[in-house]
Amino acid sequence: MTFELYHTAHSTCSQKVRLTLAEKGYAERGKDWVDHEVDLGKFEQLKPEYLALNPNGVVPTFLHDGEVILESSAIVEYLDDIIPEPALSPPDALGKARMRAWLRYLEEVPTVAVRVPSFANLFAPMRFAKLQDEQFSTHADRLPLRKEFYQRMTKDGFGEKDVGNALEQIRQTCERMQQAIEETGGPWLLGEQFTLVDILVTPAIDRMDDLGYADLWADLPRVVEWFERLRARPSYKSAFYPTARVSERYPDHFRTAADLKAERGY
Ligand SMILES: N[C@@H](CCC(=O)N[C@@H](CS)C(=O)NCC(=O)O)C(=O)O
Repeated sequence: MTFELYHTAHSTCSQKVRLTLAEKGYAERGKDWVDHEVDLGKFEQLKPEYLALNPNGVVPTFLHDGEVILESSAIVEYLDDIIPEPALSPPDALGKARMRAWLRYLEEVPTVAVRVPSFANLFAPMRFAKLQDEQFSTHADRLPLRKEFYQRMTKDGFGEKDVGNALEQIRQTCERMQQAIEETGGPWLLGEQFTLVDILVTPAIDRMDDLGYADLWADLPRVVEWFERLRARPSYKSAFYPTARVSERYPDHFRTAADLKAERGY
């Protein structure tokens, strides 16, 4: 069985797959799976040879014995299907339905929201500040999936309204996590079993923590404890290897929530 992963160290969607691989016992990149690092800063995700694998021009892309599988949520469910132990989904239909409802929510809300502060605080000023307006809009036009996202943004990132909406959505996610742990009795989001729900929400919470937005859940003790437990798992260490957090990867360009607030007032 050969696994290959086209991914990026700091990409939240790549982290979802690396966490799942590690939970399934495939912890070591380069040894347990073939490691293809894609440099998003050099726009390698838009090269024709990569687009031939993944026409969406995004990471991750997963290959199992040469079969290409796209979309991080589909990849992690696939891994859970083909490697039964340890199971990362509830065994019963009702549990599975509840898990999938969470997965749709995570894709629609926090996964999308987290891109806004990520681009506002870091990626936009780092990658695009030096481009002419025309070059920036030409770049946006090349993107198979994200034209509209880039069109909403300036070369400096996002404005107050977009950042405010994104923070509200992350706060909503955290409130739902707190409520879920209280209702199920924890310690994980669906109760006693550690599942794909815990895995798929982790990169968004971790990115917000890294960007300095942990105040968003500081008054939600179940979420604070959940995040501590999560970070103590061996899979976290293996998926979030050095440089997987943007503060480590881009220390010279990195701006925290406090920096952004001081600079722009939001
Ligand atoms: N729905 C896709 C989204 C993948 C995605 O957006 N990946 C980001 C990194 S987390 C990316 O490749 N961005 C490329 C870009 O910003 O141009 C998935 O879950 O696999």
